Amino acid sequence: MERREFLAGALALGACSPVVPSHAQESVSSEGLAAHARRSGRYFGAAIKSRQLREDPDFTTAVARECDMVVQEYELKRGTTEPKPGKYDFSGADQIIAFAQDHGMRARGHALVWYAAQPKWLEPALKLANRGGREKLMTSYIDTAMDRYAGRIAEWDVVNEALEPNDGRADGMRQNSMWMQALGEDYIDIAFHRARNADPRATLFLTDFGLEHDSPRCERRRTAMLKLLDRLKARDVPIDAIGIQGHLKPFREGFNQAVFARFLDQLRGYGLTFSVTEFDVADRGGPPNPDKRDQQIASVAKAFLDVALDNPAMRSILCWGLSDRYSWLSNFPDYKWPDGQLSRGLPLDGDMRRKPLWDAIASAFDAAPAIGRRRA
Ligand code: 9MR
Repeated sequence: MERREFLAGALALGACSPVVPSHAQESVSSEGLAAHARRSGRYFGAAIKSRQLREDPDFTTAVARECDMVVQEYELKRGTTEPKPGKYDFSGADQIIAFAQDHGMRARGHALVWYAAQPKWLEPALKLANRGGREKLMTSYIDTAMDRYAGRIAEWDVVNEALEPNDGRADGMRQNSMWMQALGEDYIDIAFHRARNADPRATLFLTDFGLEHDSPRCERRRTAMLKLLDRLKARDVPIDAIGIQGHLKPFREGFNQAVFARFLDQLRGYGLTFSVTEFDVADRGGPPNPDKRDQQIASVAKAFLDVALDNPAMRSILCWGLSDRYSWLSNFPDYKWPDGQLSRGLPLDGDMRRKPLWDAIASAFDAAPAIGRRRA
């Protein structure tokens, strides 16, 4: 299909077709992105923090208007929820889940088994334990978190970021992970079986980054993902879905619709559905003029989302944040602007105004073929 021929490299971005300006959209409709998503049977959501809900009414109103799904930016990570072994603090996640319920939104859970954001006590405990003890140190969190939110969190990132070809293994698996070191690749099997058992109704995700661009880095990561899925499927590991994080960096790596479309078709071939779970666009290195930069961000986003949403197995798009007022990109050393300006990688600017990126997301949803009835 024609649109798959789109090729956006860092230098080709200026040639992309502009999206409808945000002020024009706003004047005709105050519908949020969730309404655009719903037309084709999809969801739109964002990562949020409970503090934003407590302290920022403008942001909270924007989330309620734009989203029908939310995910915790950090408040279900174990480093936050289990500061001491077996002593849990789910207060932040509870507030987010209550907000979702009050607003009729679906919720994701992020993330049960990850190499990062773990409590300090965990790695030493793993080193002291025998094999059974090491498994329990992982599964206890799956059981506790999934039991607590059964029926309220519809889908979980069960294993996050299992791949890292740069760690030097031939199979591309992340070696520098406490779980890989404690249990070998079997940790993935154990985690998914346990999660299926803990809440049989939940959709179980294997989630990773660096699957999007047309670059040697992403090509290695896509290959590692497909090979991992070959092994997991051969072992009947109960994975339902793939989370494609979608942290785009168009001013560093190119994007090719055909390459990404082929990868999604390959994933679908495993009988999996997928979501873009952490979408945003790193803008460092883009044009200094913010309007120009916004147009280029919107163009590459549209190219990416058109392909993503053309695939019937794509169920939802979530941004990693909603407004530039709060974006990890503005703080992360690799992506933040040296002069302290906000990153412009999210659909609303720092004043909660819709940007061309908002229009790109809305129009990609509007163009998406319907996928039939939404899942409960
Ligand atoms: O945006 C998140 C940041 O606020 C946290 O400090 C950090 C560690 O918990 O995690 C960030 O979110 C990451 C996500 O959990 C996994 N994919 C990459 C995200 C950005 O670093």
